[in-house]
Amino acid sequence: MAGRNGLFLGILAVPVSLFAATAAGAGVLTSAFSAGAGLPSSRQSTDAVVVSLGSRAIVSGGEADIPFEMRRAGFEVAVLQFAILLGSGDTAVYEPVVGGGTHPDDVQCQIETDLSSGFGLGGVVQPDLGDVIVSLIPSLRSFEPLPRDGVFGRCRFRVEPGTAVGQYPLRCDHTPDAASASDTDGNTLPIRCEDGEITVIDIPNCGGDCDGDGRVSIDELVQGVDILLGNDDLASCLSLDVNRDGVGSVDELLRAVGDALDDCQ
Ligand SMILES: [Ca+2]
Ligand SMILES: [Ca+2]
Repeated sequence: MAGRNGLFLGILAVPVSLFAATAAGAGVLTSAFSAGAGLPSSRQSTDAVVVSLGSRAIVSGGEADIPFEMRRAGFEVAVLQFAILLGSGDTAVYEPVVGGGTHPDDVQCQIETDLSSGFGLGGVVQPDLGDVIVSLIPSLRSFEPLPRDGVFGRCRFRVEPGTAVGQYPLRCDHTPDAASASDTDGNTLPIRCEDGEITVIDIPNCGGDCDGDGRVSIDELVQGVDILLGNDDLASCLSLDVNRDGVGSVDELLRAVGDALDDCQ
């Protein structure tokens, strides 16, 4: 997939070129993403690194961060790339939220806090391919393998306004070259990607119940505070806007606190 590799190199041109020159030689990225590179004998395994797209409930017209989880299966994962299919026409019920990056097609993605000193996570929209390419790469400060399994980062998605309530798959591209991973030596690792799911829900009656599960959690109250402070968008928790005037207010946050205390009764 020369196009994707080219894109990857384009997004990350500076760190990749510096890394290649200083840490492990110019061939690392090429070998990391070349199809068919064999595993060293010590790494031969029927297992694979598994990336799972997460599941979230989002109201129609709302948005949320979708977490990505990894199971390393004993491999030393240093570089990772996968593609999320967006669908088209009637199947396009969600889209990535772009902006805030250096390029207009950069998706709003973030690495988990405990990994941020060693890794970066980027996402970019590829309209011609109808997908989003997500890349996890080591920072220049360290070139170590990922230290743990579990959620490593998240990217933000928006559900199209008017989308019917229901469950919609968040699909990984399962074609052979769509996902790739390599270790610190640039050896290609086997990788498998698992789909996630977006559940489109009605705006709940419960103020501040961002995920529509019928209760207001502490995290959702913190999210409400962030919205009032301007650190997050109202679209991430439309149910906070009880009077539907397009703005989250202090009164509405206080109502959310009340709903948290009395379980939305
Ligand atoms: Ca909730
Ligand atoms: Ca309001």
